[in-house]
Amino acid sequence: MDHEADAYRTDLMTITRFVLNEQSKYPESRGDFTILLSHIVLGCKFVCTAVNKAGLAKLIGLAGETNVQGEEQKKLDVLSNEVFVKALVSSGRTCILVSEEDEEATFVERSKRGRYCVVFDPLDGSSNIDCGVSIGTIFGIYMVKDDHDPTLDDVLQPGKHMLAAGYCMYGSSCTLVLSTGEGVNGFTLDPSLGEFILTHPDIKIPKKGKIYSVNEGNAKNWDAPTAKYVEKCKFPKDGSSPKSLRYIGSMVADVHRTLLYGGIFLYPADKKSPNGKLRVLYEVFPMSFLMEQAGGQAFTGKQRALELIPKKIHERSPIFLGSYDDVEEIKALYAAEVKGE
Ligand code: AFP
Repeated sequence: MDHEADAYRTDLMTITRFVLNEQSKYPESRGDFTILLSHIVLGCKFVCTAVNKAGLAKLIGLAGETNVQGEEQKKLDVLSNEVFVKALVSSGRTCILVSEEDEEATFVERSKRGRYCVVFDPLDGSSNIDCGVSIGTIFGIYMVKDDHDPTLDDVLQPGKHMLAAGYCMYGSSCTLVLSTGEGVNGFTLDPSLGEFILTHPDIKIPKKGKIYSVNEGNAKNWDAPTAKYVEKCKFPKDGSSPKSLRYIGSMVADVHRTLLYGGIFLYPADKKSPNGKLRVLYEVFPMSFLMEQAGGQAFTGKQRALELIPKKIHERSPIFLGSYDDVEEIKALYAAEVKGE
């Protein structure tokens, strides 16, 4: 390997080059999406830096606490939200923003308004920050119907209407996984260049996996199909090997592993939470969009996840997503339940 030549490589496929290439397939495109995406990427880089130095910079702590200079310290999730809202509004390409951190949707003022609606969780898995577990940002992008008259209905749309979705994982490396509706690609941040480089082109999830991922502590409250499915994972009756259990409790990390290695991630309904825990707009939809684009499936227990029509911006839904064959099995169990078998 010629390391010297490698050090001078400038022909790398950066995320900007990748999106510009995609854009060139649409001659009518005005470059708005590329600009929007570059602002999302900027937000991800900023949050990545903040997450990496969280321990050092004493960024961890309760929002409202003060540091030695008497300045108010922000919790990382509060900081990340501000970073993304500012980056998205300043792109001049957004119209409505829905963030996990904000109770109400933000309607961008007319002078800064564009055609895109962005739904996002700026720092998902934030309860894991203090122990250094991988966490991430999740986002989905819709197009507004009429940018002169944006309404909440522009974001209360089924996930299949998303134009793009992705996540950025802040882990041992910073990885951004993106789909613009034509497959899934993964980019890794090269900290020396400050650029995301295409490292995982055209990700395809294995058709069947060997891993299941669920918070089994909730098992006593599960419904019958979920309980049966997990039992099958552990005690298969068809002579196959039991699946391994992996659960981090940080959706981006659990879904990232599922996407690369195959298997199933589930956050089902239970007696205590009949709608599960995860939020439709900025957790369930973007991850389901990526799974389908990678050849997998996403199911709510009742229907294809991307066909759900949310009624509220912070609505929750049960979710089963991952390898095609694994999700088929859980679908069959729910179908049997409906038939009373
Ligand atoms: P936090 O952001 O509060 O850490 O929640 C993370 C999350 O929304 C998602 O990332 C995980 O998959 C899920 O919750 C874990 O939930 P349980 O702790 O109930 O298993």
